[in-house]
Amino acid sequence: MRSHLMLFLSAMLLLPLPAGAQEVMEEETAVVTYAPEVPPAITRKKPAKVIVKIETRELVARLADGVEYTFWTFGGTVPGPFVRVRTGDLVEVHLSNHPDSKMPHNIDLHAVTGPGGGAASTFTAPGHTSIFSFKALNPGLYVYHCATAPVGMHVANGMYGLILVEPEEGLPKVDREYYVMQSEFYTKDKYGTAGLQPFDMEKALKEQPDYVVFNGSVGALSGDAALQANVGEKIRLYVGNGGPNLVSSFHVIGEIFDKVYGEGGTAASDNIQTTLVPAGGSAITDFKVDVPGTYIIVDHSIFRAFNKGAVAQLKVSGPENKEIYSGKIGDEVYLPEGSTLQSIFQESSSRPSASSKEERIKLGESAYKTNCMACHQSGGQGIPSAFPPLAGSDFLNADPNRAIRVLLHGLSGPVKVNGETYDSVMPALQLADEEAANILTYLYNSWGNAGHEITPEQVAEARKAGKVENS
Ligand code: HEC
Ligand SMILES: [Cu+2]
Repeated sequence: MRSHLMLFLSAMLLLPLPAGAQEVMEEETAVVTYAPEVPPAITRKKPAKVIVKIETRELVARLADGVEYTFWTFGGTVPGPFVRVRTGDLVEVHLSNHPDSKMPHNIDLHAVTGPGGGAASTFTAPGHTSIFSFKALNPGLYVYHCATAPVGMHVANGMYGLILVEPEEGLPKVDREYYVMQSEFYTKDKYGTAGLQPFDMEKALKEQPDYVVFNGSVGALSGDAALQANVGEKIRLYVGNGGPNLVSSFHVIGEIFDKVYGEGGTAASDNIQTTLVPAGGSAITDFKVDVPGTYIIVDHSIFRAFNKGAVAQLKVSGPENKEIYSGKIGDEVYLPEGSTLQSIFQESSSRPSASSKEERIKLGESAYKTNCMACHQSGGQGIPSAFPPLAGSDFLNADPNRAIRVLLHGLSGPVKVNGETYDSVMPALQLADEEAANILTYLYNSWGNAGHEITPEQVAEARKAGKVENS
């Protein structure tokens, strides 16, 4: 304000400007936001002194349903607040460590030119505040993180966030901007185990996380918390990767990035499907959404997505555009020349047939290994949240005819097994009657299951009933 007034008065009175007047900067406090929100674009045309206040806090919060973790945070959230400044700004960082913290913390901002990115000046004991300033020389999207020893542990516990240094002319205008940050968690027990989970140093050293998530927890951007947009809008995702170890293959299923500012720099590439986001790095992805639907955001190192939590959702509403995406327009029987469905069964029926229950169990065991084990596992224990157990399965034991139909026709939609709901797809498997009978007899006579024997005749009869409909 003061410098404006001076300029105005000087001009009015035609007085010479006082020496050094151009260097007086306006001062403001940065608007910071919490993921997935991004502060508004900067409209200032001149550099300013920007005060950024961040508090470090240690707290217990949700990592996944039923799973809690003691997070170390910037601002009480994972990731920490999004900071937005302009190239040329003088940024004054005030780092306060909450009095209830057990650890000292500091901050290394990759946007800083200077020792430790600020870490050397911000080592802060509980109940203290450190202050330092830096000049934002280079535009780009930067990660910040705690760099207090043991550094890996401070980062693994959740201490990272993003700071955007806008170019002087700003970034091209878009309709919506979101803040998405990937990271991993290393817990003592495996994925999904309920309770307060301590950090596991061994797993962190081996780089084998149990959780890979967007915005600090499994499902942080799903369901009611999904990102939202309307057909025709331009979306910009500010993507960060806190690590501490993994590199992300960032991808939005069903979209192509029109532009990616790779590694968070200022040069953009066009038409990108998947962009690498290094640990301690970032990317800015711009894309227009043309057709409605739920777009799934993943780390395309795909087991991380479907088994460790690295999925988020972008829900786009608005009118269909059948020219760009038709939806399913056909479902026809496919019978290639020289092959009929029957031939599969002819081939199968030439396989040995069982003459006793014992033999059926034995043949069933080897057929289980080829047809089922990849998903349901060798001991029938399944995989939590992905494949339901067959060992001691109440669903399996309750109704043999229904189980036959599941094997022959597959299963999809929500199904409850031993109190856990699974909502996935089991494909229809091409099994002959004899084979299905053997597998089921093996299942029923293993792992504490009900002990039935299933015959090929029973399979043939149940086959007629078709697919099991789930509610
Ligand atoms: C590609 C992975 C996959 C394969 C292979 C597979 N299943 Fe499944 N199975 C699933 C999924 C996923 C479900 C849950 C489907 C749902 O959510 O509706 C399921 C459900 C079931 C169920 C009902 C739920 C339960 O746990 O009792 C049975 C029984 C079953 N499968 C048996 C088998 C048998 C036997 C085989 C081999 C012949 C087999 N499955 C092969 C993925 C698979
Ligand atoms: Cu720390």
